[in-house]
Amino acid sequence: MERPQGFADAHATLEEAQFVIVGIPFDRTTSFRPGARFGPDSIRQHSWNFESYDLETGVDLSEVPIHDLGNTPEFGNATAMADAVRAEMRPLYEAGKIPIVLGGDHACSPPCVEAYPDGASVGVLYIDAHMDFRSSYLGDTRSHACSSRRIVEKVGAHNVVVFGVRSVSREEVDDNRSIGMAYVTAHEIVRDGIDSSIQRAVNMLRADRIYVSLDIDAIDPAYAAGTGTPEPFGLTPRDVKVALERVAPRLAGLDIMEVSPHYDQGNTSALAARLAREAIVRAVAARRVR
Ligand SMILES: [Mn+2]
Repeated sequence: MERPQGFADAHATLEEAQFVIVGIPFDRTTSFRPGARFGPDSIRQHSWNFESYDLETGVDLSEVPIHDLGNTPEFGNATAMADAVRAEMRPLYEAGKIPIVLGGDHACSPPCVEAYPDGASVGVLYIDAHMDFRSSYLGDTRSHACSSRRIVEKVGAHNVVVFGVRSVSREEVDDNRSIGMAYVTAHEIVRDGIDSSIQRAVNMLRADRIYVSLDIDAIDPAYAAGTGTPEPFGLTPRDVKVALERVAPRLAGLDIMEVSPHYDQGNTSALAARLAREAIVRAVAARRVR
């Protein structure tokens, strides 16, 4: 039997869905190893590997209304991608749905946040090995090296925390002195522990709802080698699991970016798929107890 193409357990219609999967197979701003355009379908493929029942929460994903919108078309450049992604995402937020976006390089995240309805405030937990705070990179303000900067321009520096960072240029640090975007380094997370670190990060976000942008390279290359710019001294998969659990009651949306499946044997895609499912399960469980 042929394997289904969509994300596992995404059986609902768009109208009835609470969670909506969107793939953005775009990697034209990748600066080192390309291939994140293959991320969405690889993550979908690996999503079928897991049981629908969640041991910890008792949530069964086969009973959760999830819809998979499929992939966006190809785009010539990041500006065209951003325009189309904003147009695709806005109605999802307006209908009260929680998008789960599979990338694609990290340039795909700012339009997902920019699509959030004007006037509704949202905080962004930006989980990444890199600061991504350049105003422009290689002549492109929409490069994946500029994504946290573009997000700050939408939601304000007080509404963004970069979590797990361990790679930054002097220029980015200098720029941020006047802008004041908060960050928690990977080294601080090891020193203080994940529980207090994520609590500190979440407390800094004043908006009720939180959008999580997860660059898979936040996780150590020992666990997530299938990515474009691997960076040592990273988070563990369990750190990110705990982070998603803490944010779940306030989850506005999630993206998982920079999975580049040809650089490993499928581990990174499996991890990304499992984390997407974890976020959904935890968001459902958080609503049940409220
Ligand atoms: Mn990164």
